[in-house]
Amino acid sequence: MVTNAWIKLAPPGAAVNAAYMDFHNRAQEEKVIVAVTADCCAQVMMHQTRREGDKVYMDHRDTLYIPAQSELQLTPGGLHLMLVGAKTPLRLNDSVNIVFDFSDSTQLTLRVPVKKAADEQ
Ligand SMILES: [Cu+2]
Repeated sequence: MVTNAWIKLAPPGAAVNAAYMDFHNRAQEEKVIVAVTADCCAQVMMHQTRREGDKVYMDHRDTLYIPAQSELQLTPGGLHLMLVGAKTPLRLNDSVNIVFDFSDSTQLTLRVPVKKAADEQ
């Protein structure tokens, strides 16, 4: 189950968009996301933002773990999805289908809106 899914509207001319959401895992087993794709974009990457002094880095992740009976939050400044190579620039109120592949071969498709901020309706 996923809540609070949104894609941050990028400044004009920006080539990438970031997506955030909360995963809730009610199962007894951990869930592992092994691949992510989106219909808007050539590629989706899993990133972890890391700050070192005044520098900000994004570390690539091959997988995302959602612990059993727990949750995983993708938030600005933390874990996020990076949507790269948009076929057309994403605009406010666009919706993107994001597909998650899990290690148990299940798949989840989410329709995610483009917003300026997380709390915008
Ligand atoms: Cu990133």
